[in-house]
This record gives sequence, C-alpha cells and structure tokens, in this order.
Amino acid sequence: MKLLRLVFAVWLVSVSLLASAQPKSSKEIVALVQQYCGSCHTAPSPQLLPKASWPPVIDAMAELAERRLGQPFIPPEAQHHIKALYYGSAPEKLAVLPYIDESHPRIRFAPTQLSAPTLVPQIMAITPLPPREDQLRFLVSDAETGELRLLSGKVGDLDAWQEQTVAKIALPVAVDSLDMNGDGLDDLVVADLGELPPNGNPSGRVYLLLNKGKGQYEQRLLVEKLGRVSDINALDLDQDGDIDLAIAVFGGQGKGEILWLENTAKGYQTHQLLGLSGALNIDDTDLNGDGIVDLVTLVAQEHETLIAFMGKGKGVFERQDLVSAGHPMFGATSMSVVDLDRDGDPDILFTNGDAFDTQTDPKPYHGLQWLENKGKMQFAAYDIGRYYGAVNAQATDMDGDGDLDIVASSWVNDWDDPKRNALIWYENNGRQSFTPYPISQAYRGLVPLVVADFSGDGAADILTGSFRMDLLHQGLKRDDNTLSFNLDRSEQGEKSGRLMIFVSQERAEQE
Ligand code: HEC
Ligand SMILES: [Ca+2]
Ligand SMILES: [Ca+2]
Ligand SMILES: [Ca+2]
Ligand SMILES: [Ca+2]
Repeated sequence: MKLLRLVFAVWLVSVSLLASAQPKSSKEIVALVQQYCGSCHTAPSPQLLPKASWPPVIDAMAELAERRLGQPFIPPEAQHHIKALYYGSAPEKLAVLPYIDESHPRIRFAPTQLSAPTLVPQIMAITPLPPREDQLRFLVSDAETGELRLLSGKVGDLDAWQEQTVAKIALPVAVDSLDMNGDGLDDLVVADLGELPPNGNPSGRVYLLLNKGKGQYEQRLLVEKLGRVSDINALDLDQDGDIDLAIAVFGGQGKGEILWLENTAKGYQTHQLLGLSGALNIDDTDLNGDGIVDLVTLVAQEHETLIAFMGKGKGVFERQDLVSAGHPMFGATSMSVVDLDRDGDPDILFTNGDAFDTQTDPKPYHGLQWLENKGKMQFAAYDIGRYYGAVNAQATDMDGDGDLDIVASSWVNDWDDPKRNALIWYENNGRQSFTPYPISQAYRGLVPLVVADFSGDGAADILTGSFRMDLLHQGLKRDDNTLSFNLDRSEQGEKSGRLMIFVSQERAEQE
C-alpha cells in the first residue's frame, strides 16, 4: 500500500505545516478546509501544487461548488482564510522529476512513420483486430478527421502499410470487435465520445458496424443521448448466451455513469451500476476466480478510485472499491487488467497524468502503479515509476527474458525540454521492481500504444499514435467550454507525426 500511505503521509505533514504557519487560527482554518473542501472530495494537501496556483484553484472550486449547488457554498471570508493557508504552506515550486536518459545496454528504438504528419494529430485509440492471412490489422480512431480507419500491412514491410476509412464517426474513442449477429464475421461496436471537453451534455453515442465482408460495414446507431461515452465492451453479462454491452460514461460537470445494457427480445434494457462522473473505462475480468465475470473501472475527476463490480450471476453486480488515490489532483488516466506478477490471478496496471483541469504543469506525482491481487479480494498498491503526464501503459515482455515489462506514454510533459520522453519502457527485474529506459524524445503527446513484432525479428516493437492534447488545450475556450483553433501562424505550418512504429534494434554486442 505504498501509494496510499504516501498520499496520507503528505497530508499529515501538510496539516502540521499549516499548524506551525499560523498558530492562532490554524485549527479553525483546517476545520474550514475540512468543512468546505472536504465535502466533495478528500481535502488535498497544499504540497500538490505550487503556491501561486492555489488561489485560482480555490476560486475555481468556489465557482464549481456554486454552479453545482445552485447557491454560494464557500463564504468569501472562508475562501480568504483557506487561500492564505494553502498559499502559506505550499512549496514555491513542485519537485522536478529526474531525467530518464540512460539507454538500455542492449535495446534501442528507431521510429518509422506510417503516415504523413498532420496539423493537430488526434489518434484517440488503436485497437488490434485478429490478423488476416499475412496482414496485421488495427483500427485507428482518428478524431482529427472524424473517422474510424483500418490500418493494415505485412510484418517486415512497413513502407507498404495502408489505411482505409471504415466509418465516419466524430470521436470514436473506443471500439470492441465481436460477431454480434452470428454470421461468422466480426462486427464492431464503437463508442462516440460526442465532444472533447468534459461536460454533462447527452452527446455520446454507440454505433454498431455490421461486417458485410470485403472491408464493408453497415453503420447503425445503437444507443444515443448518453453522456460522453469513454469505453464500451460487448460480452455476455448475465450468462444467458447473448451479447450485452458494458458502457462507461465519463461525462463531466458531476454527471456520468457506468451502465450495462441487457440484450432482450425487446431491445436493450438499461441497468445503471454507478452514477459518478469521470469513468475512464470498463473492462471485464474475473477478479475473485469464481468463474463469474466481474467489471473494473477507473474513475477520475474528484473520485480518483479503482472500482470493481463483482458479478453475482444473472446480471447482478456488487460494487467494491479497490483503491483510492485519496486526492483530486491524482489525475487518473488509464488502467488495464493484466497478470503482472504471473501468479495466475489478474492484477491491475494504472496510470495517472491528467493535468488539464485547473493547472496544466507536469506533476512529479504523475506516473505508473499497479495493484497486486493477493487473493480473497485483498489488494496491495505498488509504485512502478514517476513519469510526467503518464497516459497509457502496456505490459509486455520487451527484452525476451519471460517477465512482463511495461511501455508507457505521456500526453502532458515539459515538451520544450528535449530530454523529456514521449515514450519510455520499464524493465522488470522479475520481481516487479522496474528500471525506466527512454524510447523517444522526438515526438509530443504519443497516447495510444500497441506492442507487437512489426519488423519480424522476434523482438517487440511499438505502434503508437499522437494525440496533441497540448495543442487542443490551447484551443479550448474556457467560458463556453468549446474548442476553436486560433493557433498562431508559426504553429499552423508545423505538422507533427501522426502514426508511427518504434522498431526495436539490438545494439551490437561489442559496442
Ligand atoms: C462542490 C464540490 C466541491 C467542493 C466544495 C470543492 N471541490 Fe475541489 N473538486 C471538485 C470536483 C468535481 C473536482 C474535479 C473536477 C475538476 O477538477 O474540475 C475537483 C477537483 C479539485 C482539484 C483538482 C483540480 C485539477 O486540476 O485536477 C483540487 C486541487 C481541488 N478540487 C481542491 C479543492 C479545494 C482546496 C477546495 C476547498 C476550497 C475544494 N476543492 C472544494 C469538487 C469540489
Ligand atoms: Ca446476455
Ligand atoms: Ca468473479
Ligand atoms: Ca497476479
Ligand atoms: Ca522482460
């Protein structure tokens, strides 16, 4: 429980700092912090942001509270005291993470571009499909063009890879592939986020793309008027033999949910599992090994909690919280279920690196961690490494020694510093102790990643796409929460890599 203890310790230290800063009223002010800030989420430690950031964050929270409650919540006088306290005990600057710049003794990576660079690449996801004949196949979710595209090509022949449009969908954030109508061809279910900025609008949709063969799909709207959908998973959730849907709705502004849609003779029937905003995903696994499917989600925003829905059979699920970061600045970004310690039960790998809400600097507490499944629904959280803006992680054996290493990407970083990495990998020493190595400093905002052998030499390579959240964030208009691109002229000409493969290359033994 390293992570939990760490967060808790920071809070205790900061409370005592507060106490020494203003001996007379500190107790009263800490009580105000608990009363107001603690009413929606755990009151965050002042250590989490630099001094200068606290007053505007506290203003933003007072406004948020007033919007949500429909009336003023934190009185101006209390705001004043709370600001003084946070300002007084916060650090001038946040700690700076050390560089990860020592390369691996054996393995290096060289990028190959799979497509022309574009102005604001927005690859939201890359979803592997089963290979067909000698072709590897992936679905590329491209929000820049508003398309779901099929990327395919032969191992070892990276210059001849091709892309073709499968469907026009504005923000195809997640895809699941499964034979939905029993004709032997794999169909697709696609979640359309609806709009990029977090909000409570019912703009999310789910599409079914029925496979007609020869790369043709018939597009049907399956569900509409959902909030901003972040993930979808098609599987049988009530053990009656037909395919149901599990859906995560991130939403925003306090609205969001996890739901599952039961496949019935009269269409889909909705069952809500959770009514919180900020759900990043919904994955299936069997956490307790009872043979009944369980669901797991990582909820960001003010919750920052990993939540399981334990399957009881016949579509009944019971919520069980697995671990909570304990403060709203954690910035959860992704999770995946994987047996990281290879002892036969599913563990959970998760990342935090979201800094796009109130204060966008990279945070030294961003990074990767995992939750070990200790059996009997007992879990322990362990640190893997700190990494600015960590957004995705995939566990895979990169060096061929049999254990699971981890490749990770970052979407917010100190990009003007050439020594910061868009991609890194963590070598596992076999006992889940990890050493980080750089993969690429040359790109910005690589987000989705898929590890496979693309070059045909037996070693793992990395397919990745760029999602320029840094540019999108510049184009976000705060007042009405819409995106517009007034990027200045100098930036307009500059294009960035969109889709690429980092091919692993063994260094010569004697070098
Ligand atoms: C009415 C509920 C509510 C109250 C009261 C509230 N917060 Fe929050 N807070 C939220 C929500 C919701 C989020 C996540 C969404 C966001 O960041 O905009 C959040 C996020 C945060 C964050 C993370 C911001 C980021 O950039 O990710 C910080 C820091 C924070 N709150 C501090 C405070 C402090 C300090 C107070 C007391 C002055 C406070 N909050 C009071 C609801 C509240
Ligand atoms: Ca079913
Ligand atoms: Ca189970
Ligand atoms: Ca395990
Ligand atoms: Ca390994």
